[in-house]
Amino acid sequence: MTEECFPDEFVWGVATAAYQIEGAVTADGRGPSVWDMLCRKEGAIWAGHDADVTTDHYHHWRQDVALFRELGVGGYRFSIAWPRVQPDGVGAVNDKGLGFYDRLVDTLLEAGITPYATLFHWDMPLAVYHRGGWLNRDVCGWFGDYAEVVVKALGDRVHHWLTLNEPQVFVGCGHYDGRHAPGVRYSMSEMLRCGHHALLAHGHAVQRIRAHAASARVGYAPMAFPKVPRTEADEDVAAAYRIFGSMRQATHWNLPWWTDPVVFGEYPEDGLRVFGKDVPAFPSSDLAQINQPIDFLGLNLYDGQVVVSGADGEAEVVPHPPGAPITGFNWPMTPEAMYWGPKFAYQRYGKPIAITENGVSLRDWPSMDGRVHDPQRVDFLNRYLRNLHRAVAEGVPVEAYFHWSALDNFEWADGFRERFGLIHVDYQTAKRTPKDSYYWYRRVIETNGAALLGVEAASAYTQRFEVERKRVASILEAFPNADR
Ligand code: IFM
Repeated sequence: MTEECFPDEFVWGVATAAYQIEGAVTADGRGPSVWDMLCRKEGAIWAGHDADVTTDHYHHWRQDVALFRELGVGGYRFSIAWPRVQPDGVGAVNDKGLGFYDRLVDTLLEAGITPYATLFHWDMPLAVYHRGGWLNRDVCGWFGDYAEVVVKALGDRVHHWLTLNEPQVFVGCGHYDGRHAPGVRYSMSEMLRCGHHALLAHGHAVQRIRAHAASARVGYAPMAFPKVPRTEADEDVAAAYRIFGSMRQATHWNLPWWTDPVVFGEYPEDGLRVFGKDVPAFPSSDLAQINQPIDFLGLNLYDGQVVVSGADGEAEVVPHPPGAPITGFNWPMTPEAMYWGPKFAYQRYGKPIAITENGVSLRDWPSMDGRVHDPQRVDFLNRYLRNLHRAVAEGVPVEAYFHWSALDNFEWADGFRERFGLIHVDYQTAKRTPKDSYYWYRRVIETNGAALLGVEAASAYTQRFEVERKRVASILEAFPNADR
C-alpha cells in the first residue's frame, strides 16, 4: 500500500453519542430522556448500570477534544441531546444546553476537526414520549422544530449533519423488542407506525437544515446489514446482492425498509408484502416528504451475513462456522463486510458513502504496566480498513470513516460491560487512557492509510514477545500434521 492509499480528502474520524458519554443528566437544565427512565427500571440495564455519569464528557470535553486532536482525526461525529436543547421536547429552548455544543463546535474547529453532528441518537425527551412519542404523528413536526433550533445555532459552523442514527434499533428495539428505551412492546403495526413517523421526522429535519444552512451536507445513518458472498463467483455475488436488497421476513432488521423511502421515495414492494396488513395507512404525500435529497448515506457497519447461491439457485444465508472469531458482544468478525457493504449500498442507492460507525467491543483493562493493550482491536481495524480500501480503490465513493468509538462508553441495555473505545475510561475516576489501538489508528491517519500493513497489525504487546513467538512458531512447524 502506498501513501495514495486513500484519497487526500478522505476524512478519518471517531464517533460518539451524547447519552453514551455525556453524563451530567440533570446539569444546566437538561430534561429527562426516555433512557433516563429505562435506566431506573429494575432489570432493564445490565448489572443495574445507568448513564448518570458515564465518561462525564460534559465536564471533560476539553480534554477529550485534545485527545482527538492528538489522534489526528479530521472529523468528529457526535450527537446532540434533544433534552438538553429542549428539556420538554417542544417549545422553550435551554440556552445553557445549546451553549455546550456551541463551545464544543468552536473548540473542534480550533483543533482543525470537522464536526459531524447527529440530531438524534436515541435520547428522546421523556415529555415527548408522554405525549405519545414516535407513535404520535405530531412528533415529526416537533423534531423538525428541534432541528431548526439546533441548525440556527450551529449551522454557521457545522456543515455536516446526520438526522437519525439507526432507526432500525431505536424503533425496533425500543418499541417492539422492548430492550431499548422507552422499553415498550408494541404490536408490529404500532412499531411500523413509529418507524414511519421517524422517517417522516427525518424528512422534516432535512428540510429545516436546508432552509437554515444552505451549503450543509446532509446524511442519514442506518444500520447497514451488509451481505458477504461466500466466494467471489458471479452467482454468489449476485445472491448476496439479492439478499442485501430484499426483505424476506417481517422484521425491522434490514436496510431497504428504512432507506428506500429516504432515497427512492417508496417502501420496498417485498417489504409491503411481508408486513402486509401491519403497514400503517398514511397520506401518499408522506413519501415525498420523506424523500428529501440527501448528500451522503451513512452506514453503521459491524458485521455481515455470509451468502451463497444454493443448489437450486436460491440465495441462502450460511451460518458462521463453529469457532469463527467473535467480538465481546458475540458479533462475528467479518472484515469483508467492509468491502461488500459500501459496494452494494452504492450500487443500490447511488449515494456517496460515509462509514458512520465501525468498531469492536472487547473486555479491555489496564495492564500492570498501566497501558491498555488491545491487539484484537488493532487486528480487527486493520482487516476492516483494508477491505474499505479495496472498495475505495475500486471506485466506491466513500468519503469518511468514523471509528466507533472514540471513548469507552455506556452501551445502552448492556451497561458498561462492552468497551468499544480507542480510549479506555475508568468510570470511577473518569481517567482516560489511550489504548494501543489509539496509537495504531493515529499512525493510519498520519499515513492516510499506508500503515495498514499486515505486520504493523501486531501491537506493541505482541512485538515485545517476538522471540518467544518465533520459538513457539518453530515448535508448531515441527509438528505439521495432526497427531494420530
Ligand atoms: O453503541 C452503539 C451505538 O450507539 C449505535 N451503533 C452500535 C453501537 C454498538 O452497539
